[in-house]
Amino acid sequence: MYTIWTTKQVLQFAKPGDEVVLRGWVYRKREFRDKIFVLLRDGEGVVQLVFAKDRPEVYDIAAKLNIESSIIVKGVVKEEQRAPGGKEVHVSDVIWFFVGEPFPINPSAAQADSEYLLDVRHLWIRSRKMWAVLRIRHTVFEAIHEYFRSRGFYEVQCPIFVSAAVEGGATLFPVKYFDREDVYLTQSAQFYLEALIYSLEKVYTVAPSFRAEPSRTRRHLTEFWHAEAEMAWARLHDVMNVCEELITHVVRKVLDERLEELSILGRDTEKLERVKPPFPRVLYDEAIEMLQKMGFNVKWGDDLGADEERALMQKFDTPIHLYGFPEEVKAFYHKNDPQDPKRTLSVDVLAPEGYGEIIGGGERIEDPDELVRKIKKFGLRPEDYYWYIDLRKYGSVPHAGFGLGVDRLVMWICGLDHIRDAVPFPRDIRRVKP
Ligand code: NSS
Repeated sequence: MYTIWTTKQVLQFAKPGDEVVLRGWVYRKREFRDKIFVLLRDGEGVVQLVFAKDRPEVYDIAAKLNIESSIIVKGVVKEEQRAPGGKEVHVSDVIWFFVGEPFPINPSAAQADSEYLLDVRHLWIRSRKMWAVLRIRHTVFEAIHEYFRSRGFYEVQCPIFVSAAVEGGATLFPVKYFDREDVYLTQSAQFYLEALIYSLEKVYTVAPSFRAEPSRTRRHLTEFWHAEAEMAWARLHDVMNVCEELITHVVRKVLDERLEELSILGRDTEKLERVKPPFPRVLYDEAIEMLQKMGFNVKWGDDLGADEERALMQKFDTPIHLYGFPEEVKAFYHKNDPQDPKRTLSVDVLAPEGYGEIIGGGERIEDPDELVRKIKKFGLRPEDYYWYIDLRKYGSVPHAGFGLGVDRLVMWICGLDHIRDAVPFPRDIRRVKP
């Protein structure tokens, strides 16, 4: 038997002369004079292997290896300044190998056709870029759970099959559910979280949400990961405080633990270092004014699209809270501001560097009559929301919450051009495989 070393352990702990056993996949291979150099990739990183011609039993195997062939080798560690990490392993023994077929992705042409890379996504996730993104994504999810749990939120699980819209009927996905025609995939766990605060007060969930987004954009998926929280007794400013603490915690943890991955992605970490509370709080009216000055044809009452958000967020180098949206651009459940009833007590958090909206949230309606009035005003049927209205009949309290698009957060933290690259197997209007 032998102990397996990871590439990371070899680079960190192995001394010249140590004999090590490593396993992984061929990331790069090149021949030079009487040697074959293989960059061996495992889950943790890469290490250079050297196969010398004067050991034909290992050299002849190395000659057969393709990119992504798998292999277990034994060898001796040497210092080599030209190798990544300053060390290489001179192979004495090949314990196991699998050559397989030539890998269909050519590393030098990798970026050429993004549709092709999406077709072979099951293989492309082995690339350094996806490796780095997936590791950052892992840390982002960990940080989200860490934040909520350390602040007294209870984690809950909500249904995926639902029978009414939260965010408007246009993006509902119908599901064939036996012989019924009123079943859909959830757009948001919000209404269930609102029910759960009456049991647990502060709750959160991290789960997929689904939206039938009819167009392909840089920031929309049809299936995305949603981190949502709801708090009894909370107001708009509480939501803003939790959102900025949460985002700061996530960004801080990624900076502390994922610098190598950020550097593989070419991310400017200075920009992430600026993420600290409090985030600027910008009233919707101010944003409209700023946009008008930039030449946008927008007026009070308009929703802001991706272009407007991008322009606005070139002006800020940290995330902002954009709050106080007009009633007509926000879903029916948003509470109107008693001081100024044409606007809602709502907030979006927008990410800097042009990324735009990553969070939507605000105060909810606690009065049953007001809720029914708004449901009707939005052309919806109160009977579809009977249990949601019921929550306002028994010990109703002011409450507020929000939903964070985790894939959008990863996209911004990683500095990616497209949300698809923040996800291992993205779903959009045209793509449901691999
Ligand atoms: O529609 S949201 O703005 N708000 C809600 O769903 C609330 N019901 C959440 C709540 O208060 N519990 O969506 C929230 C966030 C939004 O800011 C985006 O970051 C993300 O969810 N989101 C998406 N990400 C990727 N793709 C799509 N299609 C998408 N839609 C929303």
